[in-house]
Amino acid sequence: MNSKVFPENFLWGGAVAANQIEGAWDEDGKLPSVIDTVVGLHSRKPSIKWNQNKKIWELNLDPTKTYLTHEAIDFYHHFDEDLELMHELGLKAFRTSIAWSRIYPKGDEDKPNDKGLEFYDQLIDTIISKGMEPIITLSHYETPFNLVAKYGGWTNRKMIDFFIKYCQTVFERYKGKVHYWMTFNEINNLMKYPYVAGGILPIPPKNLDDPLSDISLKDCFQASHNMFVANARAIQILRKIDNKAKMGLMCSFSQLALYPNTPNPKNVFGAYLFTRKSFFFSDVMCRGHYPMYIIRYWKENNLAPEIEQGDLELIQNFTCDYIGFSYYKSSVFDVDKKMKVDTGGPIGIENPFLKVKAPQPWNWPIDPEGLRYVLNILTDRYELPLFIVENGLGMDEHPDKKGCIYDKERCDYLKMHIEQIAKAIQDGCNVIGYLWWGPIDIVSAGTGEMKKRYGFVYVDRNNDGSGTLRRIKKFSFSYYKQIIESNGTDL
Ligand code: BGP
Repeated sequence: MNSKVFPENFLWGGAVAANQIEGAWDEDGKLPSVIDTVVGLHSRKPSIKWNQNKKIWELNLDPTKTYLTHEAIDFYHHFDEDLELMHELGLKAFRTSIAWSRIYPKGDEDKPNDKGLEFYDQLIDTIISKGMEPIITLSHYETPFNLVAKYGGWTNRKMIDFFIKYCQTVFERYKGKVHYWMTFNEINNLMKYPYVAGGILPIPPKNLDDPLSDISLKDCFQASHNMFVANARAIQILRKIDNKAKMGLMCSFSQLALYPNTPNPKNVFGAYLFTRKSFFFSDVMCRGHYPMYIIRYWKENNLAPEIEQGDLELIQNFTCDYIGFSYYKSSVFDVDKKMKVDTGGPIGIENPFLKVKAPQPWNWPIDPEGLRYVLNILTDRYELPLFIVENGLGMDEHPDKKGCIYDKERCDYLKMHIEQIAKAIQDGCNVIGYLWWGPIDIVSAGTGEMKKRYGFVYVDRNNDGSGTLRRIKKFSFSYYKQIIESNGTDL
């Protein structure tokens, strides 16, 4: 491949989230976040109960369930050796999140938890000392549980101040060290996962058995509005504290690789309308105003959120510097079939034109050209730098008799996606980096299992929680290293 396609400073890297890797869920003062109360995002029922006297939700863990994120791969105590492996892999960037509830365990206290800050001091310094750029997500499905249990989460405007207090603490602390921030991971998953992505809980609840069924679309629009204001205010204070640092939005944009099943205009326009469910978020955070299509929708369905004076100016004045997004798969829209969504994006009709078989049982279609398509759509719409902060292949893998893991499919997946990124750059897209999701095996966000492995490094931990936590390099380790060393030319 032409050696000049990828810019010299292209950020080749890997991405994880605190809750999926760290473990130590209740150590050193950390209190639970929303994700600690579920076994994966797909699970309908969080392990919580309503306390009628105190009028608050409480944690109610189920002893028959295995909450793998609570220990995860124990990165909290292994980060030095794990980051050494990432260094050996040649990563130029490492994305993780700060677990908000390590810094402000309850979310509404005045003083941060020193132990939590000390952990991230060490972590961020280690990332930098090993030659990697830290890329930090402020909230990766990690709203402190107390804020949700006591205030109802993001439907409550008070959340904006709690979030900004946390942002201010970490922006000041990591000024000059972190150059790339993102506010909310996959904010456009809010409608699908209102509890985990939007930190929403009804207070008081109507339905004790299934409290999430009480969450209305209006709640979701209110939460998203409050998050937009929080995003704008975070950008405002970041510019004051560290004006060299950049703030990105983060969306799941597998949602944009949505193809009409037939030329039937109902399928073509229907697919387009479906993508607006995601464009809604990036339109507001990149263009700085609510698009007409949503204002009309609110009006016709009585769904308009409460907007306070000054909110719209903030949203207008403080837009994101770059677009961070995840891309895993594409899907096909047919007007006669209900679309579903999971952590990887929409699920529609099967696409007969995709030739590479998707790993089972998750069945996420493999469509590298979909990534080029998404990069082009985003460039045409926003003309902003694009950062692929998640892309990867999850498989059920085990070491063979010799202890080796030969993951040729992962190498093929990488090759095909990087070829398409190169084409998109040649198309004129300003792609600033590519982060592989889960460069070391971690807990799956969707299903909460270890079995779905994305890593170049295997971790010996199983779905039932057993395992030695030993790390083993997979075959793909040297392949990604070679890609990075050659700046994307040696595929
Ligand atoms: C995204 C999340 C990640 C991640 C990834 C893969 O939605 O931002 O947290 O885990 O999807 O999903 P899964 O873990 O369900 O395979």
